[in-house]
Amino acid sequence: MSANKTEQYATTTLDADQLAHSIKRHLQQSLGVDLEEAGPAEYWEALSLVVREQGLDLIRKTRHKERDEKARRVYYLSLEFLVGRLLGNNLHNLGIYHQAEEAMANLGVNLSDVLEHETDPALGNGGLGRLAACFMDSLATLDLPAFGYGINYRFGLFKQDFAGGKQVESPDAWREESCPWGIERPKRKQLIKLYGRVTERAGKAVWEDTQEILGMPWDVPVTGYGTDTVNTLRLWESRAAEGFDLSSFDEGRYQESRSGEIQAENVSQVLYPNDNHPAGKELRLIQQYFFVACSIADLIARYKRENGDNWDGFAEKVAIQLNDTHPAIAVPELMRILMDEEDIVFSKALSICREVFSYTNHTLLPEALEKWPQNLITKVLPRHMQIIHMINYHFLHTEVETQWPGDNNMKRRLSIIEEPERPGGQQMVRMAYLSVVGSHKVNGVAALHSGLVKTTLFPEFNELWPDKLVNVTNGVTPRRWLDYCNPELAKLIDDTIGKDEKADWRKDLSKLDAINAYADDPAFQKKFAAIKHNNKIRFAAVVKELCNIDISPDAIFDVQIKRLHEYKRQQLNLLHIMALYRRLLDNPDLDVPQRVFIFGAKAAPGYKVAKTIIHAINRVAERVNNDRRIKDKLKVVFLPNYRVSLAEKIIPAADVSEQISTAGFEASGTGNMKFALNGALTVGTLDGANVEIAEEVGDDNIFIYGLTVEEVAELRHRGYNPKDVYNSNAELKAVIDWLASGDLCPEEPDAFRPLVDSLLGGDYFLTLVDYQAYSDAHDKIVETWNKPELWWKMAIINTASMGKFSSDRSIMDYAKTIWNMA
Ligand code: CBF
Repeated sequence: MSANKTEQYATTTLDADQLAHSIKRHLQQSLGVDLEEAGPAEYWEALSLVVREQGLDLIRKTRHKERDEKARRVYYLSLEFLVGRLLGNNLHNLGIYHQAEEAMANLGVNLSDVLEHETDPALGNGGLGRLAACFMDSLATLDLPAFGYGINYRFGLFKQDFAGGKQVESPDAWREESCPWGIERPKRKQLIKLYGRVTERAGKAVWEDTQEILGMPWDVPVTGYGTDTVNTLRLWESRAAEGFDLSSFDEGRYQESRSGEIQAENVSQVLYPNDNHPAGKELRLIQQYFFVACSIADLIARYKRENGDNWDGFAEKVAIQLNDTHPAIAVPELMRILMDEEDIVFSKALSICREVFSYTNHTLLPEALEKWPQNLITKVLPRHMQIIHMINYHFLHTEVETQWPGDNNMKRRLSIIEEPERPGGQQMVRMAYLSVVGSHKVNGVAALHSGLVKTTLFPEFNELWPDKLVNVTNGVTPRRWLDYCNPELAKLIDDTIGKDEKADWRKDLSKLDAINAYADDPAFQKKFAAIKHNNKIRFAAVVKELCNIDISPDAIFDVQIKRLHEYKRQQLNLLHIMALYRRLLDNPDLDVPQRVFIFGAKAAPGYKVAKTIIHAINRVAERVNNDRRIKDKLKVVFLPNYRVSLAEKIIPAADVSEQISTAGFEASGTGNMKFALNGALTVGTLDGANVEIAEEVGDDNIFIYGLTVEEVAELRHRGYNPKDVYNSNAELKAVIDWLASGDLCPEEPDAFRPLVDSLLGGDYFLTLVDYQAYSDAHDKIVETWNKPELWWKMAIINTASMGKFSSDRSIMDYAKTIWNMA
């Protein structure tokens, strides 16, 4: 995408001729393809192999350097790494994008076409997984020794299509075509135990009669920008362990032993498609343990290779970040190894764990806080369940007892094991509590969220350990989310504030602040607006291709892209669009700017209301887009199969960024940061990182509306009947009635009932309460759009004020306050 010729501190020295030579070599010798036969897909693969060579060379050097320095490393354990396409990003980071463009041009190929051939590795659901990917980019860019550990899923997040407006899912075998990035490392494979039972021998616990799975690591090189550091993302693939019961062949039970194999392979087959909602399935627990156990064994082996067997130095060399509670089983796993294999006593093992582990909380949603039935853990991981009991006993009877002597109620409240709510119910293991008790720091992901973690989620823990709960506001990598996805804007910034190694905003995003001085400058505004317009033209072509809808680049592009969840309130956006449409029908000559409302969102396959919202938006879109009476003043686009590569095209083209969650529900958001960075104006609630974005850009440069966290709490306390709002707001009532009428879906008149019922029968996410304020905020947006100098001034200030939201800053915060690495 970028044609920036001034790569001043390229890490590789390959010029265009050398690159072209290597591309040809790989075409012929690695892929066995003649030059004449090669199309963009082959060129993509050949160029990826060239880049991989560079990455591998640097990864080796990085490892040697770290080994020689006996470096302290951070290990980022995450079930999801939503890395997005890698070729373009790696070319940029290695400083050879322009050379590759030239090399391809000399071969008669367009690099942009080639890049489109990469399948997105969809190894994550949404914000949490994408954050992990931004963090990996920043760790390398900041030269911090790090490993990411996760799962090499065969099927990533499902592909989404629409049939009659409804979401249809299909499997995403993302690496089936070809995936040159991962390199198999058989030398580092691990054997993992499951099931079995625990016996005691000579005073020691022995976990035996287990089943075993093999963990095969695949390493993906993670390049940093403007540095030689290349870190490793190590993704585990499950396989049947060698030497499975051979006697079964003799007995003619071949099928049985094969089925053992298939089960082992199942573990890394599928990414669970739930965002903010755990799937309480045995296979999911096994997935979690599988990748955690492989990773802990791997990092211990590395520690021993470099430092010998002395456990006293372990915590000095190892920091392990638990990305949400998904890897929380790492706490009893490390305890097990320390106690059962290394003969370290319980209290010392626990203090080692607490020194190395820290935990990031990403949500307050009660249903998203993982709990596992004790019986299930006992069945799958019997020794771990014993250890969890030991940790819990120690915690309750020493630490809680000292703080609240004799307070059994407090012990019940803080226990890692939750008592059943009903007689005969199950005891559940609270993974969040296990993570808090096993870590030295726990962080929320935005200031507001971290405050709520302290006051509403873990208030007692905060009282017990006042320094443990901290905040690290999320961030995004400016390399992918500005430099790569919006090259024209990147160039304008370079041309305006200069680009040299010391003042490169790509490495220090606070440098963007200098753009503030140009916010009122008509010439700069003109250039800024022209770039947005060009991005909109390009994006309009994408919409035409994917949805066959014509949209005008002169319209306001108003975008909501994120997972479909009621708390994110795509339904609020929908109700407002329906109202706008009715206003236009009432008065087709209404003097309003053209508007295009753009959505991208996947719903968890089992989440009924979310799927209903998708269906409803698509049906409204169909009606609106085909109604000539409104003279193209309103268009609605729902892009299928929203993913990282699509976001890269949408965000630079957006004028308005919809960040409209119910206050207190969105932990942070990171899309909000990407949009503002690319000059879109936010309409949003005071939720998550919106609060900090408003602080940075100033209240005049953002459209904040709606209930605050305190007002939400107060309203809930007072009690609220959505029917009161419905009956008192004629416009709102009309659109809900329309939704309920069956008019939008005559063949299935009750199709939208689940949504209508959720709105009128409780409205837990307070959509109706916030409706009028939201509609008023949109009126202000239109008013501002009609004053272009003001609009572009605000847009420029947004871009200029995003310095805080670089993932480099987030990572430095982690390094300083949590990992003790800076
Ligand atoms: O912290 C990263 C993101 O994580 C979530 O997506 C999550 O999965 N819990 C949150 O919902 C986001 O608010 C947050 O930005």
